[in-house]
Amino acid sequence: MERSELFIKEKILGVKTKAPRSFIIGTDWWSDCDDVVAMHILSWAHKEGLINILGVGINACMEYSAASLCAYLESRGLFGIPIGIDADATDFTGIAVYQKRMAPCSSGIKSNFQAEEPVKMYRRLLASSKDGAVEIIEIGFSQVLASLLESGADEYSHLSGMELVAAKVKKLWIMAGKWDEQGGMEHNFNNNARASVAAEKLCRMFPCDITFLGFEVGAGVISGGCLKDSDTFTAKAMLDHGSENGRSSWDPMLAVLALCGDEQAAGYDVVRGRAMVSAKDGSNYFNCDANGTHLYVKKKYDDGFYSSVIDNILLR
Ligand SMILES: [Ca+2]
Repeated sequence: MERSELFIKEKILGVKTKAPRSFIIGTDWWSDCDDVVAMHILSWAHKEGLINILGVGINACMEYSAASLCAYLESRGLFGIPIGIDADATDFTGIAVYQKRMAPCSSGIKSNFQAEEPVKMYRRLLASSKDGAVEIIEIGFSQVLASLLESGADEYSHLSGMELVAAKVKKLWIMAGKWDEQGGMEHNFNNNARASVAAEKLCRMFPCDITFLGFEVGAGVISGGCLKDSDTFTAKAMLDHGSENGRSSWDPMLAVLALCGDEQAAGYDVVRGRAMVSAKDGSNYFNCDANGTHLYVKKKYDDGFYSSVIDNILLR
């Protein structure tokens, strides 16, 4: 059996629990198509019964954001998944190119105005979940999660955002940072002041374990070209981005890592300690500490292994 096939059988499908693990996903769903590849993988896992996607929060906003995400999820067979959007987040740099083609196909959400306010959505979904049962995936900017931590009691819970996250969340899996140097700079932390200020808060305040997958991990792992010319929104998004032959795999690698639920089993060494981000410029720093609650991952294998796992899932 091919190595990636065996990996998926043993490390992803093989650890299937009785009840699917619960996830809330944050995505910028913005200029880069790797979010779409990640959502392809996560929607596959949802359909396989490995995970239950409780909701998706979009943290960068353009005209077609919520409708295009709704259309995408529907194209993958997922209907009625709650979608939130930060409607103020129109100031990130970059041009969103793939959303306009998808948006008209949505049978649910037709415009951003029909999506939920994202902090309310996270609070609503967390409040109705069992203690310690929710895992959060973030493949975009940090301001919604930072605002969640700073939120107060509301109609969904008497707990503060910090208390609610501490009670309900097991772990945050996040694609962000550049960890092979002190002072590393990466898009999700340093796109603009909104991103940097939020990233500093998230790293300082988040009350649960965090695993980071950094820029240096995904840049050289090229995936998604296997879908070229297929009649899928994933392939069309990659084409619109100019990456029909494949794209760096930051977000899909984070998705596969989260699905495995175990860094070592997913093919990574880990460095444990405490991550910090400068609110001024989004540069990131790491203090190693055996008792730290933050991890960043380093690849154990060649790039081809990770790309073949992603492509293998995309072709299922
Ligand atoms: Ca992203």
